[in-house]
This record gives sequence, C-alpha cells and structure tokens, in this order.
Amino acid sequence: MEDLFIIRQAEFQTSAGTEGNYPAPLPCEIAIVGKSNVGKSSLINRLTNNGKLAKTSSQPGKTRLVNFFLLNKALYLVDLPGYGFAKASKTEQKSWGALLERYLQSGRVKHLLMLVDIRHAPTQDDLQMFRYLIYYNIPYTLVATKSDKIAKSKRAQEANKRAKELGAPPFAIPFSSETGEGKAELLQRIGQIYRDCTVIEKESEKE
Ligand SMILES: Nc1nc2c(ncn2[C@@H]2O[C@H](COP(=O)(O)OP(=O)(O)OP(=O)(O)O)[C@@H](O)[C@H]2O)c(=O)[nH]1
Ligand SMILES: [Mg+2]
Repeated sequence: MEDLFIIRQAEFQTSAGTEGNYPAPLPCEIAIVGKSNVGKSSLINRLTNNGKLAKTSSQPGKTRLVNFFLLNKALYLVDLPGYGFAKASKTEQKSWGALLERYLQSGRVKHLLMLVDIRHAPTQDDLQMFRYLIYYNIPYTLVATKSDKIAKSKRAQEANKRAKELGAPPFAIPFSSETGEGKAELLQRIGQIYRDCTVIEKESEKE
C-alpha cells in the first residue's frame, strides 16, 4: 500500500460557475463525474471522513457549481454537478452542461473519477460522458457506487460488468459511501495519480 493517499486535511476552497472563476491550479486536480444522484458528493465525504464537507441530497440535482476541495493542501478534488437530471428545466440542463464542458475543456483536470451506479446499466448520458473522456484522452478510473445495495458476492462482478457496458476495460472499483467499501482501494488509486502528477511536474521543471 505504498501509494496510499492519506487524507490528513480536507477543506472546501471555492465554488465556480459558468464564468470559469477557478482557483489557481495545483499540479494535481482530480474531478468526479457521473449522473445526478449517483453519489459524487457522498464519495468526497466518505473519503475525507467528513459527512458535512460536500452537500448531498436524496433529490437529484443538488450540486450546481464546480466545487473545489483542497486535500492535504496539495491536491484538488473537484465535485461537479451531475448530468441527466430529467426534472431540471431545459435552461438549467443547458447551463449545467455548459458548466461541465467549460470545466473539462479548461485543461486543469488530470484525472476523472467516473461514477456509475453498481445496480444499473449505463444511461445514454453515461455513454456520452465516457465517449467524451476517451475523445479528449482524459485519464480515468471507474467507480461503481452504492455497492451496499447488492449482495457482497456479486459486487466485483457487477462493477466490472458496468465498465464493460460503457465500452471500457472490464474493471470498476465497487464503492459504498454507506459502509466505506472500496475506500482503501480508491485512496491507493489517488495516491498513484498524485505521484504521477508530481512526477510530471518535476519533469517539466527540468525542461
Ligand atoms: N445506500 C447508499 N446510498 C448512497 C451512497 N452514496 C450516495 N448515496 C445516497 O444517494 C443520494 C445522492 O447522493 P449525492 O452524493 O448527493 O449524489 P450526487 O452524485 O452528488 O448528486 P448531484 O449533486 O445531484 O449530482 C443521497 O441520498 C445519498 O445518501 C451509497 O454508497 N450507498
Ligand atoms: Mg452532488
């Protein structure tokens, strides 16, 4: 577990809207995408052991801005509004789409955690998101959320199935914000990502 990213400190930094008022970038920025209600904000709270850090709700459409969380004063973990919230008005859907797109095209994000519900086949929006990140060559990790909702014996298999349905290599990390399942694995992954970001940073300093 040498790469495990141990979160010693986590704080909300700032929110940004469509005007793209992002904070000064750090070498490492990891953002979370996925449909509305899939558990993006809950995942941040579970990882940081702070149930109140990111606002969550049983109603989809809770997160409406790009929210920056600073971990160990070294890395940004970014909570994004979810897509595919059918009840939102057309205008709202458009503005969230623009927000997401502007953020993703800003070139800040080094890695995406793409969340899918472990129980359901990906939606058209999920497929579109996945195609987008492949097209723009954004490194990603797939996370299958709400793993507590299905039998333990099926979790690995179902998580991998969701990845396959997206058209990705068949691997996703089963994760539960309720039980903490998958937390160590995800922190390990974040540790690897962080190491890669800082290696790249050092390389570019040499040039
Ligand atoms: N059982 C279970 N419920 C979860 C889990 N993760 C999230 N939830 C619930 O799912 C609902 C949505 O969670 P959020 O974290 O707000 O989802 P979100 O993806 O941030 O949603 P938006 O901000 O609307 O895009 C809440 O009622 C959470 O309590 C999980 O791992 N297990
Ligand atoms: Mg949210």
